[in-house]
Amino acid sequence: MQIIGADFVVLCDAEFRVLKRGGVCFESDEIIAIDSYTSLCQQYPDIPSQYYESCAITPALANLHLHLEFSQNEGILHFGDFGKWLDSVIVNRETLMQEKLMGVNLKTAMQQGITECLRSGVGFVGAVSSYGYDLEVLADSPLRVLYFNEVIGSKIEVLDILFQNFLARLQDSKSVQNERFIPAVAIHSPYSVHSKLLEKTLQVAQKENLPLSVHFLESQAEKEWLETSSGYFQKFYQKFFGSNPKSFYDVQGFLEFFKDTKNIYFVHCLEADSQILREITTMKGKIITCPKSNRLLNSKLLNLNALQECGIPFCLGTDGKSSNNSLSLLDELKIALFAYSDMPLEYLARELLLSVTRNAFLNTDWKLGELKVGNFADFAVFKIPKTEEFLAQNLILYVREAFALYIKGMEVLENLQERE
Ligand code: MCF
Ligand code: FE
Repeated sequence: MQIIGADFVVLCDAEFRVLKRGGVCFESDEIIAIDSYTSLCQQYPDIPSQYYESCAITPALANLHLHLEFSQNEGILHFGDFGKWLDSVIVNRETLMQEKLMGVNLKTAMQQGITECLRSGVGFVGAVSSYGYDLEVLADSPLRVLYFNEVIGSKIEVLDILFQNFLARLQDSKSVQNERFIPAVAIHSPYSVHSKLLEKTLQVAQKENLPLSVHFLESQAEKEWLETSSGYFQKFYQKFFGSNPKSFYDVQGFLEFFKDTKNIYFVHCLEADSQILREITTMKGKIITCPKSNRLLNSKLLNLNALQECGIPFCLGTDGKSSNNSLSLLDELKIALFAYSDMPLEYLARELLLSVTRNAFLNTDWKLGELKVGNFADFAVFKIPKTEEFLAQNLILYVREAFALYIKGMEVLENLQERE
């Protein structure tokens, strides 16, 4: 059992309550009590305690969407236009997945990506895996991982091979499954996954109750393709596959497939109108936004006011280095705070903090995202300025990295420094 305390304990509950000079008492991996630091120390006088001066304790942060395997990209992929970016992924994919690129090892680049996550106070990641190359580094890391095995493919002749390959990767990820590592499924997107492949994959996901993630309505090109089977994707299919298919789905038809899926994450949704947003909420789906990625590929931000009007909470992710220059969730929060310039500052800062804590675990069985008795002992500690009035914005504006990070009751940043 131990107690940690700080000037501010940010519960990340629905009311965004903050305890001044608060403390959290935990036993192995579970929170036992939350109170003022002094009362906890009086109540449990014989257990180790640590007070973090000029700090805030929050739940460990959650980065719900990244692609670790793309960690070697620096200046190789084309930013500024979604179509040109996707073309550049197809052309450079193999180069980026080389074991060694310009003297750097893929494994090392992925480990650095994990370190960036941890240093930014992240204890939980939703990692989309296209090849399984990231399985070992993620399983060996201190992170909690929701490991999304990606399914992608539109060519009918190879669907079976692709499906078998997915099943094999899923099996590999199950072999390292434990309380911290959860196998899951990613459907790449409606423009890249054949309906037959989708059907077969969903059968597996639903039977085994696996969480699902899908890139959805990210670009205008995707919307145009789903609505009219024309535009960029028509040329894309001609250029790369020598084929002339129609879209496998319209927007509604695609959503229909997910009606019975319990735990689903829709990533991007830049082109979703309020009707679609509402349907996603009815399905208890989550919407993940990646503002830096969206700036780089689509020059657009998710309309948070539209989400708010529909009463939809949002989650935040970094996406991969494939469409970002960093995997630091603190960087992402900062950019978002500046980018949504029409929202009141402290209000936005609180919403953003909730997007990487509480919102990430709403309607799930994972006892994470909020500091409360019975939840996991996963905390991030940040050194922050003393003024309480602007706590949320100060945390986002001035913090470059976490001061400490606890996952399952263990401090992991100290160990990280020892390992380096
Ligand atoms: O989220 C971004 C942009 N949208 C779609 N895909 C990806 C993103 N970052 C990486 N990707 C991957 C995706 O998982 O790029 C490939 C897929 O493997 C694109 S399709 C050849
Ligand atoms: Fe992505």
